This record gives sequence, C-alpha cells and structure tokens, in this order.
Amino acid sequence: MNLTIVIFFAIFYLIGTSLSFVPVFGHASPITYNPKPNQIINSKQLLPNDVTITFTESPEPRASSLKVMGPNNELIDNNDLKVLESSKSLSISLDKPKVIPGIYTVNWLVLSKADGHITKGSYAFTLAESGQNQNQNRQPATNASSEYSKNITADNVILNFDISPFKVGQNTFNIQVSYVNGTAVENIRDVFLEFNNPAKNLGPIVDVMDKIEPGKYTSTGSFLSQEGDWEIKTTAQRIGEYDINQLINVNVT
Ligand SMILES: [Cu+2]
Repeated sequence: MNLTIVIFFAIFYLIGTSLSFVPVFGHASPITYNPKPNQIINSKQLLPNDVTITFTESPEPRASSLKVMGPNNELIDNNDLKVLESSKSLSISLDKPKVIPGIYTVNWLVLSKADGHITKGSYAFTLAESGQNQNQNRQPATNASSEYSKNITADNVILNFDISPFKVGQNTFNIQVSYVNGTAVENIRDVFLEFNNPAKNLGPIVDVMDKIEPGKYTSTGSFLSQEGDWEIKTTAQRIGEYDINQLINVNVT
C-alpha cells in the first residue's frame, strides 16, 4: 500500500471512531423513575403522590402517556399527565384513595421532540401490606412446586431458565447458558429479559441480568406483576456470534 492510501484509510478510521462520541439527538429513553423499578414501599404514607419518569430527551406531551395500573389491572392514576420544569420529566398523580397493597405497573409511551420517534416500556413497583417483612433479598423457594424451570437446546447451546418462587410478585430469575458438552458459554456481553402480558397490555418490561459467573446470570424483580399469560423473551448477546434468543411462555397464578 502506498502512503496516500494509508493516510486515506487512517482518516476514515479516525472519523469513524470519533463519530460515536458526538452527542446525538435521539429517541427518549428513561433515566430515572420515581417510584423506582422493583421498589417495595412500606406504607401508603411513603408512596409518592405522583409517578415521575425522566427521559434522555424532551417528550412531546400531546403524543405521550403514563398509565399506572393497579394490582387488579385497574387504572389508578388521575389522567393528569404533566411535563415538569426540566421538560424532560413526565409526571402523573395517583388516585390515592384507590391505592391498595399490591404490585403497580407503569406503562409509558413517549414521542421524542428531538427525533419524533416513539419509545415505550413498563416497570413495576410494590406497595407492601403494612407489617409485611420488607426483606428485598432473594426469597428461598419453599418447595419444588413453587419453581418454574425450562431447558431449551438450540444450535449446540443449552439455555436453562428458572423462576423462583413462581408466582405474582417478587421473583428471582436465573439463566445458565452452556454448550451441549457442559462447558459454559463465556463470550456473552449481556443477558436481557423482556416481559410482556399482551392480554393485559403490560410491557415490555426490560431488565438486564447480573452476571454471577461465566454463563450464569440472575435478576430479581416484580416483573410478573399480575396473573395471566406472560411472554418472557430471553436474549444473550454474544461477542462475535449470533445472539441467543428464546421465547418462553408462562402462566402465572
Ligand atoms: Cu429515535
């Protein structure tokens, strides 16, 4: 290669790598939530009056929505969506007299003023029964029937998935990814879970799992916020290979 071509490619390379550091206006993604995802609130007095989500970009309020669904899938907000001063936060007040202990699901849909794209998602928080033990740590399964477990084999890879306990509320999700010969799949960047309950219009609730050791991932949260049929999409992003995607359908009672 002569020098001109080398310089030519070097410039291209520099432009290419620097582009990723240029701030771009884009779609609106949530940054902070109040209440927080999977938060357990000990009493009604501690529950905020509003649900507030702050996004990376300013939402267009006329084309955006927050909906707070109660434990029985009833609407529990006052339908009074407002944009806060920062202009990047949306807020809706809760109909406090309607609030009972249970799991609340927030569905958000936002049109970004910056690029006109629509993004949407869900998350859940819990109002605990008064006097309930507030231990947020993993609850050990009391017996085998309270667990869900599934093995899926595809393309020389076994995905082992379990939920414990297996019921509406706070659960721990485990994924183990190994080759059929038993060795762990190590070239994984991230493992995601996506929860959808189409019949009740809940979701997508997206979660990034925590790595415990090579091939083993865990996550705890109130993603299964109501009874019914849930679709759980698992995605293991592999470095240099195709993602491992599996759709698991569960019925939660
Ligand atoms: Cu966008």
